[in-house]
Amino acid sequence: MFMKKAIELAKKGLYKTCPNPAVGAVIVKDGKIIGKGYHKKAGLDHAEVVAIKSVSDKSLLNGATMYVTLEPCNHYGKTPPCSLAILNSHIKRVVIGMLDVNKTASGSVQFLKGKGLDVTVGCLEEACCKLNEIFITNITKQRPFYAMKAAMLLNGCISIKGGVSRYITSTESLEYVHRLRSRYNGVLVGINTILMDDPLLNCRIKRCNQPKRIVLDAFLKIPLSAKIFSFNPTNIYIATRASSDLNKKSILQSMGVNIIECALSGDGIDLIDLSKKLLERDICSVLVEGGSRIHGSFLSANLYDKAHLFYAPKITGSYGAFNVIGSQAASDFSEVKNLKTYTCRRIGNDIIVEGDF
Ligand code: AOF
Ligand code: ZN
Repeated sequence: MFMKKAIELAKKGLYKTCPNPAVGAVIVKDGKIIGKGYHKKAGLDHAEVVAIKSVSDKSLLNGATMYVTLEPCNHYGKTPPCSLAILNSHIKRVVIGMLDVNKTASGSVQFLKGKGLDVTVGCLEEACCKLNEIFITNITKQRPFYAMKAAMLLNGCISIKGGVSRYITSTESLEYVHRLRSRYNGVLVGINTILMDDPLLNCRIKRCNQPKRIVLDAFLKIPLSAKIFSFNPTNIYIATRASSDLNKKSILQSMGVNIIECALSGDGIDLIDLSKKLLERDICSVLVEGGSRIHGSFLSANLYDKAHLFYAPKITGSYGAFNVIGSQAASDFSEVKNLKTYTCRRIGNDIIVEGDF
């Protein structure tokens, strides 16, 4: 019950703490919650410290229990170690949801046990891990968390003849896409989507975090008249090869656009090199919106962690249209990618399947 409360608190920081995890903590004395806190933003106090500070009568902390969704940090990072703050507060028992996968910060279980505190690990562990799927992917795979987003007909077509792809799903789905965009640090498309659809790629709902807008454009074909440049060029990141048109690069840079020079793999951007460079820029989660070729390369490189798939209840022949995944079909069923868990629901007139790879 107390860990559930800590998870609820952590959720208030969800999607806002990158590159840090979302963490919640409650302090309990004699069966009553006397303090609570959550991590709001990287660089600010950690959940444990917020919770300790929230208790005005510090003598109450003597012998209290802290429930915290993530193992307290044990290092000097942007802030001092929470393990010390807990020790100095005279809290006697710590119940932890999940161990920290970040080896530079972990170690407080042994530290606190060594100081005589009673420490338990693994309370509602699955829910605590789910909370930090982005953080866990960043640390363990050293790359951003990638989600595939696609709107298609029932048979997987994302366009009609010649690539025309507008108006597939309903306005309710579109609204949901904007909510999704505000949950990710970045929204990514390939140059063909820019050339064919000329999207803005921003989030158009109230009170949203604007995602960084990322375009993979190996040969710098993007026209300076593209709509994406019509506002806030400083949140645009164009990944291109080092040898792309220098003059065009410097025009874009003088507009404020960020150029990420990347290695090539075949005739496209090398996704491993790109991943490293995005993470260096604190872009921890990316909603990949296509098109067909981009989904093909991310899926073949095994980079998708999650999928948000929108199906309109419509169907047409597929010759001459684009399929949602523009890459070779698997030659064996063992190579077909599988959603381990998923949900399926109706949204407006569409069906949405969301799941984890
Ligand atoms: C957080 N919030 O509530 C907890 C964290 O650079 P720092 O000092 O902010 O440390 C970041 C690391 O601390 C983070 O990667 C994670 O391993 C650990 N715990 N971090 O941002 C919190 N408890
Ligand atoms: Zn900490």
